[in-house]
Amino acid sequence: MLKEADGYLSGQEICGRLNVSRTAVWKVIRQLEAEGYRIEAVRNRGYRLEKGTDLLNRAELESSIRTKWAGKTLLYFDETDSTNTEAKKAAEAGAPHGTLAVADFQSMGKGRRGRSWASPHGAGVWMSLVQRPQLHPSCASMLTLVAALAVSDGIRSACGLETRIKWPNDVVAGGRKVCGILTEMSTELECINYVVTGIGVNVNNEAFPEEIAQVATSLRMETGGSVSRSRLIGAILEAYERYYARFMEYRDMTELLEEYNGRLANYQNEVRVLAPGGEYTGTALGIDKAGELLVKTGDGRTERVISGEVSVRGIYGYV
Ligand code: BT5
Repeated sequence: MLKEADGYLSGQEICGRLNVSRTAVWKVIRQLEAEGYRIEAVRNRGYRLEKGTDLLNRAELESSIRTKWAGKTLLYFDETDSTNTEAKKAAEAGAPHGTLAVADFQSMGKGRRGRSWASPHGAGVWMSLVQRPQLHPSCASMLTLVAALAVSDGIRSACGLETRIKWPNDVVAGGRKVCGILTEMSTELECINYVVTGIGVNVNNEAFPEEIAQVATSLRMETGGSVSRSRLIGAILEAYERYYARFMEYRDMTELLEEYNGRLANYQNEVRVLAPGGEYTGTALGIDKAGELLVKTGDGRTERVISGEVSVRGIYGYV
């Protein structure tokens, strides 16, 4: 009620609408304050919720998630080691398709190949989605691309910022990384047991540790404003459901090619491909329907870059 109210809401009004006593209202207000909400109480006028505090908790998430399946089962942690680990544990225990693990803080956030992901308290969206798609295991890595599109859309609808996708797993703004995606899976012979798509978006960070200060940015640093993490989560999940349905039509990127390439960083520009066997440069022609990046080299050949061990960069700097 306080959120929906325009200005002050009198204690009497709250009592009347909820049919509870003044003391009951006062107790709940105290409890909300203990959870971190800032509520102003003024004699003869009532209560008013101060805007601008971006709190993440189960209630905020439940009121922001308006999807059919993504995030319908919700695991929320004030603190955990990694939401990917939580999501995998839940999936092993039978959690349904669409189960979402969200944390306010990760003590051991993971990047790819043993790298770490900085996940400070209160600053970002650290979440992992359990999926049980009927897909061949070789197709699962494309879900990273689907997630990147959804994050890019979600950011646009939550704060208006335009982002680009750095193939395969980064979303970038102002030449820096605002989101990283880590997809992990468990398979059985020819089928997928479950896939966990982990998404980290820097939202409220005002600065980064020295090691990543040159490559990382946040929504706040890019827009100068504050963004509600629960709203952003809701927007990303809604977009994810839409893209996922289109992806599952052909079980590949056919339907999403145009949108993906339209947002690809370095599209039609020169890139450097850092592969284990050596480094080469070429022009990024976009992805194909299998999600591989096509790079045209100087001698006219077109290389198909498969995500995994390679890193693709622009000629200047990180993006
Ligand atoms: C990634 O790895 O970009 C995947 C990150 C996935 C994080 C999410 S958060 C929710 C879920 N739970 C987890 O435990 N993980 C997922 P990679 O491409 O390997 O990039 C990692 C590199 O990015 C690091 O080596 C740093 O250089 C840089 N980095 C670390 N923290 C960062 C941050 N907060 N923002 C931007 N860059 C960061």
